[in-house]
Order: sequence, then structure tokens, then C-alpha cells
Amino acid sequence: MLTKFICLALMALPRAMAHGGVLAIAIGGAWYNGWQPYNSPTGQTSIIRPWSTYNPILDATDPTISCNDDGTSGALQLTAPITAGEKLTAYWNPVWPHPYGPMLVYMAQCPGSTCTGVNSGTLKWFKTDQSGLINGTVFNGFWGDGLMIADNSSWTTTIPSTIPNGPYLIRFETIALHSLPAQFYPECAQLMVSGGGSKAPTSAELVTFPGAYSNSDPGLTIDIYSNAAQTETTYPIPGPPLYGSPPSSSTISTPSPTGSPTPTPSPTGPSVPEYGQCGGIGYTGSTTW
Ligand SMILES: *[C@@H]1O[C@H](CO)[C@@H](O)[C@H](O)[C@H]1NC(C)=O
Ligand SMILES: *[C@@H]1O[C@H](CO)[C@@H](O)[C@H](O)[C@H]1NC(C)=O
Ligand SMILES: [Cu+2]
Repeated sequence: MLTKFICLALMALPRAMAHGGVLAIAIGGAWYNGWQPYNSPTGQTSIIRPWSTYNPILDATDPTISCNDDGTSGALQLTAPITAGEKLTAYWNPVWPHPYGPMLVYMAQCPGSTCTGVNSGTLKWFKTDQSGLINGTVFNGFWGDGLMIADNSSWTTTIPSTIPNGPYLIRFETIALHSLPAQFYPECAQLMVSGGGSKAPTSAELVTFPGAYSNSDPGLTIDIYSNAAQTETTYPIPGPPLYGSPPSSSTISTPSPTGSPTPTPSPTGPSVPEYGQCGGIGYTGSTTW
């Protein structure tokens, strides 16, 4: 009986270890240690909003999907300064175990002069970066999550140069699709943006969490082990269109080729997310990798 219990406990361990979240953020030369969910909250000070478990969120409508559980600002909450157009890198516990699924980054401006004390569930979020199926098929392709793992279990993203100055939450999210329901791993950090522009997100780009996703979204119900997945080379990334992307008639945005009626961002401009062009849309090349 006892032996059996120990065996089950040992078997459970790797599963528990096979989760996690953002443990640190780097901005320029500055390194910000993240919140430590398994240490006492007392005395912890971090730019990352407190969270309490490595376990994923399994429901797109869970109240904690904005900034994890519980995602309220800490007693000693910090805010990192950053310049619009600057890059920052989030680091997950290495080696991140889930290579199948999209990477997403959102931001939300807080009212007033600080995000400290602001309930993340009341904010309007816009998506600044995403990477879905990069190449290959849904069944055995290369995903944003795989790119994150390949890059030292980290994700580097650029603060759009055009957003207004002010206090923001940034929300890093990796979604894992190796089992259903889909697993959400969001963490938020507080930023103070300077040197920005005047391009507020449009209403079509703004969403709430919960609200941005539905448990029936095609990108969240997709069975990557199905027969159909073996020939499927497109993947609809959940959530709103990217901030600053030209209006699209389809829910799947395409990299704007030519003749867009609205001014398109320069291909090298900072408002184009680093991997935004790698969403796997319409890829018809080799699927043999
Ligand atoms: C890889 O990530 C770890 C944090 O998880 C960091 O300490 C280390 O410097 C990174 N290595 C490189 C080469 O960036
Ligand atoms: C898929 O994309 C990854 C990341 O960009 C790249 O390393 C890999 O070579 C690509 N594979 C194919 C078959 O294009
Ligand atoms: Cu996991």
C-alpha cells in the first residue's frame, strides 16, 4: 500500500515539473528576477505580478486567465521602465516542456499613473506579438512554442514604438496543445512606457481576459493528433488581430503583400512583431521535416 503510494507520488512528480511559467524578464542590460510561486509571498518584490502555481489554466473563461492566480499586484510590486520600440525577453523554466502551440504577447494600459492595485480583469488588452504554426503540419510541425524552447526557453518581443506613454501590464502567454483542453500559461509584468507615440489600439484590437478566448475557439479545440491534422498546414491563432495590423477580411490575418488601402507598417518597423510574419499562414512548403 505504502509502496504503491510512493510509486504514484514519483510518477506524479515529472508531470508536476512539466509545467511552469515566466521566471525572469530582461530589459536591455537589466535583469528582473520573477515572482517565485513556491516561496512565501512575504518580502517578495518583482515586476511580475504574483502567481501561485506551475499548473496550467484549463478554461478560457477562468477569471485568472488575465494574469494567472491570483495576478493582483504584490505588496512590494515593482514596475520596470522601458522605451517604446525596445525589446524585452521573458524566460520560462528551462527546458520548457511543451513545443506544440502558439506564443502570444498582450499589453494593456492602466488608468492613472500606475498599474499597481489595478485589477487586470478590468483592463482592455491588445495583442502585440504572436507565433502559431511556423512550418509543417499541425500534427508534426514547428510551432511558436518550439521556437521559444529553441531560444533558451525564452521569448523576445518588442514594445510597439507607436503606443502611447504610460503604465502598462504586459502579458506573456504560451498555450500548449499536446492535450485537450488546451493549457494556458499566462504571466504579467508591470511596465512604464516612455518615448511612445499616439496610436491607441482600435476597438477591434481590444479584448478583455476573460473574454478574448472561448473554449470553442478552433485554435483551442484543435486535436493535433487527428488524421486531419496530418495534412493541415494552417492554424488559427486565438485572440484578436495584432495591434497595428491592417484590417483583414478574414479572421486569419495575412502578411500584407501589396496594395493595402491603409498605410502599412514598414516591414522593418518596430510595430511589426518579431515573429508576426511566422504565423504559419498559408505555408505550403515541405512538410517532411
Ligand atoms: C538562458 O536562460 C537563463 C535563464 O533561464 C539565463 O540565466 C541564461 O543567461 C540564458 N542563456 C543565454 C545564452 O541567454
Ligand atoms: C521551421 O522553422 C524553424 C524555425 O524558424 C526552422 O528552424 C526550421 O528549419 C523550419 N523547418 C522547415 C522544414 O522549414
Ligand atoms: Cu506542463
